[in-house]
Amino acid sequence: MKYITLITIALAVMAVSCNQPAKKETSKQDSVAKGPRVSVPAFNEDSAYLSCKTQLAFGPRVPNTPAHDKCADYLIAKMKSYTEHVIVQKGEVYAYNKTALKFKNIIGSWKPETNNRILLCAHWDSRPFADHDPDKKNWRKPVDAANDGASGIGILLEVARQLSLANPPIGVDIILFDVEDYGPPQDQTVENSEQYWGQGAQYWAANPHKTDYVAKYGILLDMVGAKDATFLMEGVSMEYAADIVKSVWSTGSRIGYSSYFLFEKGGYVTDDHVPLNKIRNIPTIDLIHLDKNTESGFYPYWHTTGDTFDKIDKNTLKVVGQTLLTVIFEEK
Ligand code: AHN
Ligand code: ZN
Repeated sequence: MKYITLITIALAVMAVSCNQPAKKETSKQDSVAKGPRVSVPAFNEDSAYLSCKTQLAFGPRVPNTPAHDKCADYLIAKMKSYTEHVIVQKGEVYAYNKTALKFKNIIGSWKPETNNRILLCAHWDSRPFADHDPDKKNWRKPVDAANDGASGIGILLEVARQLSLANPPIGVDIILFDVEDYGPPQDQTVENSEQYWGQGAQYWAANPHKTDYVAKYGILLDMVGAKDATFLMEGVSMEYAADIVKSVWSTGSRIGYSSYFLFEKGGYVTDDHVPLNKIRNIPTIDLIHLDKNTESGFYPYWHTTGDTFDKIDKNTLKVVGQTLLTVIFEEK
C-alpha cells in the first residue's frame, strides 16, 4: 500500500502549480552571508550522535521490554541533568491487539512560568514490527529504530544540553513521547487503525502535564538523521500550521541548509503532531524525512531491520539541531 496517497499527490501537484512561486535562486554566497540574527549556540552533532548510539545499545526500545525500561531511565537521568523541571508522565494504553502497554512521556521544561513558549518533541520507542522489510521473515522482528526514533531524541537531548548552558529568550518544553510506533502490522486488517499510532502523544494531548498548558507552536522531529534527508512540507502540518512550516523552512535555508528543506508539499502523515493539533489546538509541524523516490513515501529503511545506527549521519543531525537552536534563539 502506498502510504502517501494518490489524492495527496494530486493535491501536492496542484499546490505546487497554483501556490508556489518559482523557486528562489539563492546563491551559496547569500545563504552563507545571512546567518542568525542573534547569537545562537553551536549545536554539537557529536553529542547528538553519541546519544543515538547510547539509545541503540539498549536494544530495540519496544514497550514492555527491559530495553525500554533501561532507555527510559537513561533519558530521564539525561533530562534531569539539563533542567530541574522534569515531569515523567506514566500510564497505560491498549494496543490494537489489546496488549496493555506501559508508557513514559518524559517532559523537560525551561522557564516553566511563562506562557510565551514553544514545544519540541519526538518519539523514543521502537517499532516492534519491521513490517516494511523487503524480507517477509522479518515482519515480526523489532526495528533498531536508529532514524525512526533515536535520531530525533538524540537531537532533542543536545538541544536540552544547550538550553542548560544558555538561557533561551522564551519558554521551551521538550517532550519525549512514548508508544508512537505500536500501530498494527501492515499485513493485518484492523478497524480505525489510526488510533493505535501516536498513543503517548494522544494521552498527553488529552492530559497535559500542566493544567491549561499553552504553547505558541510545536515542532515534531521524526526520522531526522539519515544522510541527505529531504524534508518536504507535510500535509497535516500545512493544514494546521503552514506559517510555522514556512518560517522553519526559511530559517533552515537561510543558515545554509536549503538542500534539505524543500519548499515542496509532501503527503499526510499520521504522527504525534496530529493529536497536538486536533486535541490541544497547538499548531504543530512534523519535520520528517519524506522521500519522493520510495514506495512508502518515507526514508528508505522505514520500518525495516535496516534502520540501524550506520544510517545516522552527523551532518543531518547538525542541520536539524542548528535550525532548531536558531528558531529558539530568534524567538521573542
Ligand atoms: C503510519 O505509518 C500510519 N504513520 C507513520 C508515522 C510514523 C511511524 N513515523 C514514524 N514511525
Ligand atoms: Zn515508525
